[in-house]
Amino acid sequence: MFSTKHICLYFAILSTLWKENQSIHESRITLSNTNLRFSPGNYPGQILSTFIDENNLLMSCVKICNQNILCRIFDINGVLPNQCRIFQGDINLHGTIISSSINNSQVGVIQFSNDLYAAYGQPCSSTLPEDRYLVCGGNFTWTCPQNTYWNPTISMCSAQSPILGSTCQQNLSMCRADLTFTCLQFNQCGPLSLSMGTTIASSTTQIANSPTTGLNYPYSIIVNKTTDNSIIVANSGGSQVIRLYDYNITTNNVSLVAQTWSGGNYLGLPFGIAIDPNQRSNLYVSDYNKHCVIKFTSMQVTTPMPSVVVGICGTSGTGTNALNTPGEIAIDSNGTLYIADSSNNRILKWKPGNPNGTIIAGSNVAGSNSFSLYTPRGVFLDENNSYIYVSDSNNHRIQRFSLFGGYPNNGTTVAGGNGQGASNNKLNTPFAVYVSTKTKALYIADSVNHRIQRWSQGAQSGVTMIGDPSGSSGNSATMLSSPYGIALNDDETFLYIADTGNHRIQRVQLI
Ligand SMILES: *[C@@H]1O[C@H](CO)[C@@H](O)[C@H](O)[C@H]1NC(C)=O
Ligand SMILES: *[C@@H]1O[C@H](CO)[C@@H](O)[C@H](O)[C@H]1NC(C)=O
Ligand SMILES: *[C@@H]1O[C@H](CO)[C@@H](O)[C@H](O)[C@H]1NC(C)=O
Ligand SMILES: *[C@@H]1O[C@H](CO)[C@@H](O)[C@H](O)[C@H]1NC(C)=O
Ligand SMILES: *[C@@H]1O[C@H](CO)[C@@H](O)[C@H](O)[C@H]1NC(C)=O
Ligand SMILES: *[C@@H]1O[C@H](CO)[C@@H](O)[C@H](O)[C@H]1NC(C)=O
Ligand SMILES: *[C@@H]1O[C@H](CO)[C@@H](O)[C@H](O)[C@H]1NC(C)=O
Ligand SMILES: *[C@@H]1O[C@H](CO)[C@@H](O)[C@H](O)[C@H]1NC(C)=O
Ligand SMILES: *[C@@H]1O[C@H](CO)[C@@H](O)[C@H](O)[C@H]1NC(C)=O
Ligand SMILES: CC(=O)N[C@H]1CO[C@H](CO)[C@@H](O)[C@@H]1O
Repeated sequence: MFSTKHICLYFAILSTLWKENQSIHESRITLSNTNLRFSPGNYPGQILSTFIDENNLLMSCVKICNQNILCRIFDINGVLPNQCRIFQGDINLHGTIISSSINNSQVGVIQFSNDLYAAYGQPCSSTLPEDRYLVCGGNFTWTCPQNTYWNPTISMCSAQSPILGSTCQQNLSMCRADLTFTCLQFNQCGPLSLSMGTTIASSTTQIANSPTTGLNYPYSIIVNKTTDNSIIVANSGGSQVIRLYDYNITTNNVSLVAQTWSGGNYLGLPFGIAIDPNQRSNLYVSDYNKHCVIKFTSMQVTTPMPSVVVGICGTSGTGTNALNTPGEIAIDSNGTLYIADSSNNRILKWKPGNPNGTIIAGSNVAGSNSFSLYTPRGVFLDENNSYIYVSDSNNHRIQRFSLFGGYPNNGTTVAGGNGQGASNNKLNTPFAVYVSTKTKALYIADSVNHRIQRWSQGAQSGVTMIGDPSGSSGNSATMLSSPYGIALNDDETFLYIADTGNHRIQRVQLI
């Protein structure tokens, strides 16, 4: 970027137009202050050439840049004395200007204005001289040179992005095709492989000490965000909780965490899972079929015995001492549980040791106004424990409630809320919601649309990270079937998906 917090820049326009004998590549250059150099966002993708000149470095660097139609930026003395480096890319978007330890270092930038592009789209002949701004295309119209695209907003050819993950628009060629980048369906530049998931566990995965093999309708997924980085999965159809590692897909490295324990106790349909942040070996599991939440201590299945901490196992109810088909659960920094009490259309808050919970959102009556919920399935607490995000499934929306909002607690719709559907401003029966710590974007398991949507904070619509944007199901690498659970890993480089209907856990790389 031109301006950073630390460096104040004053560019002086070079008074001369640097003209070659053959004027085809002439351009106007601005030069930065001294002690600065260019730091490209993608060095191998942007560097065009370097050379040393001990006599007339600036002049020869400008000349070399002008002769190369791709050159848009150069620096002199940037990293080595007497060295010129020339780059392609956009100075504002594809790198930064940073300080250099060499005193007489400077950055040069080619200047552009839309009068230079006045001939764009008009007929040309291959015998007409080209300039550095437009080339005569195969169909004999003036068109943008390679690695640039026509930017209608500014009526100029802009540099295509060499930066993995940079923002792009579907109807413009904003990404560097020579780097195999395209504008992916979620509006970021990258290779097509990023639209594909990698299966890290499936219906054939062996689970140590399990009476059954493989995944069977996994409902939810969490990452134990410690050095451990294990992935814990409610393998709901198998009535068990399992743990696996994602180290380059080491198969047969899946262990059973919970299934049955003494006294004939067993998990019915485990749905939500949460790790106590103050005692990370404590795991809470909600049992959808048995209407309760069970605490497993130190991952020991028999000693001490798992204990029922919320609800009456085996009996549903509407009082604050009971649950009715609980979905996902979350836990705050004080160890207080928040439960999506789905058939009671409410979010229940449960302090450890208390016999009863308190309703913090919704009521026992389904509704669609700001303080009502209709079958909430997923809950997510933000990092500061200020807000709880709720997948208000049958209202096809994500609601955000303050944890200190009083009662009735009025929620704000932060995604969906435009009815049931597959258009990009709608959701269809969302299950899990996860909010990025880094970008504050929401990731939503949009289950009946068989896709994972990302909504930026404040956005009116979402983009599809994986799955069919128009809502069909499938079992290929790019598709999903009824995804119920999602989690990001600690550094938010991967998105893990419980691809419930396909009985598998998919990993998607985030950029
Ligand atoms: C760079 O400038 C500083 C301060 O003006 C000076 O002390 C130093 O000798 C200079 N270094 C070079 C290599 O010119
Ligand atoms: C000519 O080619 C350019 C790019 O190659 C394209 O944008 C333009 O639409 C084409 N024009 C016609 C008339 O085909
Ligand atoms: C390209 O898409 C953007 C965003 O979807 C839209 O605002 C713009 O009008 C479109 N431009 C053209 C030329 O279709
Ligand atoms: C599973 O993988 C983790 C990480 O590589 C390793 O520490 C652990 O020992 C493995 N467990 C088994 C049972 O192979
Ligand atoms: C999470 O990781 C920590 C650190 O490795 C470990 O002590 C704890 O038992 C793990 N918790 C679960 C529920 O796997
Ligand atoms: C807990 O809830 C039950 C059922 O609604 C009620 O009868 C009981 O009084 C409550 N207990 C407390 C301590 O609030
Ligand atoms: C949480 O608090 C930190 C520090 O005050 C702040 O930087 C961050 O943006 C907050 N996160 C959210 C989600 O509000
Ligand atoms: C956790 O406990 C502290 C101290 O009692 C309190 O200030 C804070 O609000 C609590 N956090 C939540 C999310 O309730
Ligand atoms: C929520 O909205 C309702 C209806 O507008 C209002 O009666 C209630 O007081 C609001 N709740 C809070 C805590 O402000
Ligand atoms: C996805 C992933 O975890 N890849 C790792 C595979 O193993 C190599 C070597 O240990 C790592 O460098 C990768 O990050």
